Amino acid sequence: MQFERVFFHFGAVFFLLGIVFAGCSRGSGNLKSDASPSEVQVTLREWSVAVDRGTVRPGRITFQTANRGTEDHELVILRTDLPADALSLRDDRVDEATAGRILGEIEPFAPATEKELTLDLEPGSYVLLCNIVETENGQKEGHYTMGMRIAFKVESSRSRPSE
Ligand SMILES: [Cu+2]
Repeated sequence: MQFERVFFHFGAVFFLLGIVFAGCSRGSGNLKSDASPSEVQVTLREWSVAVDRGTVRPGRITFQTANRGTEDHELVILRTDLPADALSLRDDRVDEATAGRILGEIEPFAPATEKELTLDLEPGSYVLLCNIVETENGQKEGHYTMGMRIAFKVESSRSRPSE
């Protein structure tokens, strides 16, 4: 009689523990997927380039890019070891021949629209920028020089065997 009651209590405890562990494992699963993102949200406007994360793991990365400005903008992904604001210029725009290596580009697109670009990126330093130049009242306006650039890093969180 007594034994049966004790046994019942143990059953209840294990049942509750099961619920707790189920909750834990679901939680850590979420953490894991957050730590290995393959998608970056990029926002373009006058005059900035913003990203929702500045570092991602190497591999296939999709740049979901939104033009939230009032003019057309483009997105250039440049591999370079130079700081984002110190790229070599030519005619008010980044000199794509000497500033680094262009790995991908979304051609100029309209305000309030979105484009995406997927690239396979190796570890390294990158700059995301808009390289449009317009002439207004005889004055040249380079979107890069007005601030449309941001540094971006691709790196492994720790050394792992090559895939
Ligand atoms: Cu622009």
